[in-house]
Amino acid sequence: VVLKALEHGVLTLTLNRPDKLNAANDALLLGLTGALREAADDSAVRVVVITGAGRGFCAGQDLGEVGAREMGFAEHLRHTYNPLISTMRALEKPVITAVNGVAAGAGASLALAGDIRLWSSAVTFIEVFSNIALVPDSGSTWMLPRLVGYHKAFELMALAERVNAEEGLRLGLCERVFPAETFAEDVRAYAEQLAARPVRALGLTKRALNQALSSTLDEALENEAQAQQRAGEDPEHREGLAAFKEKRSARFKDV
Ligand code: LHQ
Repeated sequence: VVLKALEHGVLTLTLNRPDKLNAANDALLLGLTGALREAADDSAVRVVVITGAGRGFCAGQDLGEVGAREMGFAEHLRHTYNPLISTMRALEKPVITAVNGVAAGAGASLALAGDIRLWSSAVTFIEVFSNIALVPDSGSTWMLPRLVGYHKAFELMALAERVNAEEGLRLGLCERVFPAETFAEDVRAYAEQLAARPVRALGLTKRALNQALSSTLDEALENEAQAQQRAGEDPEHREGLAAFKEKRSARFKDV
């Protein structure tokens, strides 16, 4: 249910239940989390892209499978969605969510959890949970107010209104919108451009930014000092400096 392809340093993980708009079941969630954990230890993986097969990105929890389980919802979340979102946020590599179509419920949370969110012009984003009288989960209550403020977040959650790509870009739910017709190629080009950047420095940057979201200024300054020490000892930095002095572009992929 999760397809994996590694090309030019870009690991693409494709949610593959297109008949159900890639609604998530346990196999999909655990498969995605497992693939991200493997990516952490694989130096060939420089950037991860999460996308969906067919016309949807992810329609959230597979509602056909919720009633059948013995676990309560809390235990289900602790076992599946929560480790997925934590693993994405903790991975010290850039994660792109390439949102190719509808993103609803936990699928909307997943779309937001990328470091860089690329949307197709065909995206519909819905904090759909209140339609079935549930609470936004998988990090939506943490991420959305940081993006749009408390009040807009509450309104999006309360009304489950459909957000299109233009509005998503205006609200800051994504960084770029690409035309639906060329989305896959545009994502590939973007991801390959990112994979040519100094990805270990970007991993440290990601960690420092995430720490800073819940730290004081003084803690952030100290975290930056520690991260800078590690970055400064990395061959990436030597390559960046050498390229600057030799007036050429840096070849980070070679170090
Ligand atoms: C689906 C689904 C779906 C199964 C479309 N499941 N089949 C965590 C833990 C514990 C408990 C519960 O929840 C959670 C987190 C959550 O994510 S809760 C939120 C769950 N998701 C939803 O409530 C979304 C339900 N789906 C929709 O509202 C619509 O399908 C959207 C707005 C996503 C798309 O609408 P359309 O573009 O009009 O497509 P469609 O409705 O025709 O769907 C296409 C097919 O996909 C259809 O099957 P069919 O056999 O009729 O072609 C749907 O039944 C199926 N599908 N979402 N979540």
